[in-house]
Amino acid sequence: MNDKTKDQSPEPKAGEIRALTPEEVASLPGQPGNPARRNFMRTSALAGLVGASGLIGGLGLDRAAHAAEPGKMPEDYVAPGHLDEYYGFWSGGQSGELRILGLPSMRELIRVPVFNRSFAIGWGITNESKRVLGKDFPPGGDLHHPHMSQTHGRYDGRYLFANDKAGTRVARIRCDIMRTDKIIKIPNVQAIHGLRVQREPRTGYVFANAEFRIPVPNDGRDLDDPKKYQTMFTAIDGDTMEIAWQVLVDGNLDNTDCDYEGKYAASTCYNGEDAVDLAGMMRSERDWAVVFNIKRIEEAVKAGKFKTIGKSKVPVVDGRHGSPLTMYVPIPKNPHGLNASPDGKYFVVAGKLSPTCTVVEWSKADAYFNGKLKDPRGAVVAEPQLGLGPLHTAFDGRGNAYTTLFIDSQMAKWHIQDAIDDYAGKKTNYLRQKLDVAYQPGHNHSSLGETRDADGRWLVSLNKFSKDRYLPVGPLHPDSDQLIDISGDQMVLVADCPVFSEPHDCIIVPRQIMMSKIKRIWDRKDAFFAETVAQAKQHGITLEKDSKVIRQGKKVFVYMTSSAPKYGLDSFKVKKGDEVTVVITNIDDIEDLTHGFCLTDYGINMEMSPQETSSVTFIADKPGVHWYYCTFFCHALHLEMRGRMLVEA
Ligand code: K7E
Ligand code: CUA
Ligand code: CA
Repeated sequence: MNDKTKDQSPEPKAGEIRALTPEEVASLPGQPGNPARRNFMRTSALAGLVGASGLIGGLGLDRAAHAAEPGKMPEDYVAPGHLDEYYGFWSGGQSGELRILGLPSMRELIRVPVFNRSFAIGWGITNESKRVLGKDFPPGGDLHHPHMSQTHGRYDGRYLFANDKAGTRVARIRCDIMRTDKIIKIPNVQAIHGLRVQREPRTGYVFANAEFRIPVPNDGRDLDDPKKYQTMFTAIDGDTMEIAWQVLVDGNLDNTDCDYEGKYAASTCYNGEDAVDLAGMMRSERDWAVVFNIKRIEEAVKAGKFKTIGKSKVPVVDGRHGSPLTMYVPIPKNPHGLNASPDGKYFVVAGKLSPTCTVVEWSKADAYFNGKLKDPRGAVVAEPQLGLGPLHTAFDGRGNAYTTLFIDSQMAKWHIQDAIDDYAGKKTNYLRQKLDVAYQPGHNHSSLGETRDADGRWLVSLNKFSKDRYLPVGPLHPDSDQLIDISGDQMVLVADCPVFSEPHDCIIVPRQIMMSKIKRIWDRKDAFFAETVAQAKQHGITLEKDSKVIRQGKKVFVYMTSSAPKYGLDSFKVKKGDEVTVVITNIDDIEDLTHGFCLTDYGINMEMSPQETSSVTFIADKPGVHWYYCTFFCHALHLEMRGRMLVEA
């Protein structure tokens, strides 16, 4: 540690816990590895925590100690040929994709393109993917929050849903084929951030927060009149992917979650100030969490108490302060994560600029909405002090909560009931342990922790900085996801796992829920390529048998099969300027025998897994010989698996 690095933060009095000022935030020695980080931690928030709980800085480890004893296999070890116990569904952040990992090995298994383009799969290239992406799809997306559909508060293995903050979209991924099958643009709002699914009775609704306030309609009016900006909470029907309704709110919307009874959803707001600059967004000591009364909103929509905006037919109800549809619970300060506890009783809001988490009891919302509770702050049942920069909370199903502390680079384990008792005036040591993580954690997630089945086995800390933990690879560093064993009394750090930019969130699902549902070979009747099959039928083509060229004026349809190591056509001829549609059906039905179709110098590649049909449409604008070749190594004669497109000048 470098003693010369001075901590610039003001000295708080012993036992003092307070929110950070904007100036303090600006001068935070928050950079990982900066020795001042530890100094800051010691002199500020922890000064209070020591008094409150007698705990300091976890195990005091700067380096991960491996859980395994010498000579023993580490507990995250999965032997060659053995399968992981859990699936991890990982956000790909600004990569726009979803990633599937195995846990506890943390091995990446595959990537599912969602908002991004993928040349490997042909996502953004094939007609099938363009039907999902839409005609004018943007170059990528920013996927933060993947969540699986639930039935009665349990994962049901049907769908995954995810947000795109960059493009104001929500996507659905089919779990049986792990393909994105729907992407919708959310109207009237900008930047979908927090996203969660209805738990009871099932999903049901997908709840989506729009983070940024904008003029509505956003057509050039009220450009620099922030008072007229607004944002909305959106409920999407997960079965149809149509938007059910939107709720106009005060402030902005960040993260969201819902209860286990199907009555309420809740969202954090960090910009209750309605500011458009950093200092302004930190002006108030408290922002809030807004609770949405789902039944009342549905009734209002049914009764016609809504408006529509512009061309959108989506019913918009007014949920601003004073509305009977919402409850605004004041929360310190610029809160971020909002997580429902798996016992169904509470949601926990992370204070971000306040060293606290706020525990709100769902049932107090009943009291508020039926008039018995007047002050929404009365819904707060605990506000434990945890450390600097609380962002997200996970649960183990044994009454403990785990909160990431971004600024402290720690995971705080605390006991919910003890925190409630403490808030009620009984002094308790609710803080159980602090574990150093490396570095700057954002989300965390526990195995099954967002369901009734929270099993308290694994916790992942998704750290934004990796700094010195891995071999240097240039100025852009990998993120660092750390696996933590939470099965015992103490959290134990088990593994460091570098990841490409930038996972925000993940979920951890036991393999039992998934394995029987996942297809290993395509079903020829699959809806994903049904439109292509129907079109072929109109041309009199049976895709599994025929390899044939059909010309309709300037449109040319090239149908062929693929079977290792041969395409159904060795060549086909078109004229310059023709619109060519190549449709390929992989008639191999052996697991893992995938073919590709790459058209050289045409920027086209696509994948056909066993029994899959893929198609691509392009203009043959370059005359000459263009070889097409297989891009998945399928056979000893894979290199010979090729043919010619002859384009007449
Ligand atoms: Cu869920 Cu990163 Cu979008 Cu928190 S957000 S870290
Ligand atoms: Cu087919 Cu390689
Ligand atoms: Ca604020």
